[in-house]
Amino acid sequence: MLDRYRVDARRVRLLQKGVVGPGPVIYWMNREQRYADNWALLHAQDLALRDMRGLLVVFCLQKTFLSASHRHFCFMLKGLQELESRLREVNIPFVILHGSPEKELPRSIDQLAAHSVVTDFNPLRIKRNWLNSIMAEINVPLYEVDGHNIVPCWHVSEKREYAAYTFRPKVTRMLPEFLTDFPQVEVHPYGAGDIGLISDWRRIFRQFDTQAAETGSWPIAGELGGQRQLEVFITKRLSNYNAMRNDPLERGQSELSSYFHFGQLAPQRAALSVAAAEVTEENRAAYLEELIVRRELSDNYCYYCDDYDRFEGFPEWAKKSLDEHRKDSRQYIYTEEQFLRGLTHEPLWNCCQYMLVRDGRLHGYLRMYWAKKILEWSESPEEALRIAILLNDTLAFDGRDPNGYAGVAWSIGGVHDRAWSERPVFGKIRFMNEKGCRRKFAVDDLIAACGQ
Ligand code: FO1
Repeated sequence: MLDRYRVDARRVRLLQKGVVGPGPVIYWMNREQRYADNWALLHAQDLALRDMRGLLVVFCLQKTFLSASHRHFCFMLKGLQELESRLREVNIPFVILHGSPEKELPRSIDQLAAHSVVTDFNPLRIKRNWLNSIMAEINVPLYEVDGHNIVPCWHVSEKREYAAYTFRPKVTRMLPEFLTDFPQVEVHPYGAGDIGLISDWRRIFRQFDTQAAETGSWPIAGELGGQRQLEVFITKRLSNYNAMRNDPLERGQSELSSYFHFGQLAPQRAALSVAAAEVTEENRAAYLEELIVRRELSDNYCYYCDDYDRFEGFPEWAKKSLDEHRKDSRQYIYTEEQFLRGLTHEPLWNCCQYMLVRDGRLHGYLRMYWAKKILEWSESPEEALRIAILLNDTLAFDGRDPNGYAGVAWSIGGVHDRAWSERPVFGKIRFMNEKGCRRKFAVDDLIAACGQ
């Protein structure tokens, strides 16, 4: 039985009313792939406890997903395998459905005579489309829970925010209400019935050729890996975060974004731990600005702008300015293949590309320079945007994420930025070049260290 809901009602939206079925509650997991600190899982358990039902977690495994490659599936699947064991300990079965959620989910809901369905919030088009198709097929209540943003995306603002300075006061004002600690998942007292589906992990891993090219510099997948990385960051890097974060030669960044992307670590857990850490206010504030204001602004952008990965999504001033510079002569124009292989004339850019390929990660400062050069060396802003998104999505562990789309759109299309003085090709988009990088860090040392 349940005394009271553990999840703030403002985090939950009833997307579709319906008639509850006699079977278990299904949590359709997509973005928040974790056991601990997961508001969507907690809400699903609240519903199941209230009505004395079993609880089942379902994940729809796709063969292809937004240019993801083996490295991403490997990272994700290892996390899911770990998750399955943790859920089993609390009597919550975990089931992998092979195929698209539009087909697989309604079938399972039907077969299990599900009570209701809960899913986690994801602002990307792919999830909105899945939800629309599923809603047309099912007849049970469907809930959506924002388990990613500390202040729920739809609550913090009702519109697309112009920039960090318009978003910051809104999110900051609401933080004290939402930055609360998480309750624990309870051992679930009711069985989910005979679901008859047990995951054959060996077969699943084999499908994705996940042993292909694993390297030592890749992050260690899973919730425990994420928690460990958070500890490393807090104990070893946070006290120098503000001074070191813009120097790619220092490993000053948190390196948590892959865990956030796959939901193996809750941003809210990171915020709570950093808020409690014994570091100077300057370092704490610098990291929380990135973690909360910038990250949650990316969700705001993708949620309220359907064109988050297209030229049309850029602000008016940027589109006008880029249009005016379409015909500017470009000294270098590279193809997708040349970019992919790091074959430009600029050693620093090639080094960035090499690190992205090798590590699946690129330092935040370099990521901006990397994307801006793609704008400078492509035949049009549309082509630059396409190539930057493709490379980021195919190579970066944290690609295919609102944060990635907003980052590329900031670099190439002035999203969340302002107009700067006009230049060829860039128009009024903020310019960056290798010379600027040299003012910030020892470029030649980085090129030598990258050992290309
Ligand atoms: N979500 C799913 O529900 N099913 C998948 O098969 C799946 C694969 C996948 C591969 C790479 C990747 O980066 C993400 C993937 N996701 C998948 C979704 C992901 O967890 C996020 O929800 C979105 O990318 C939004 O950030």
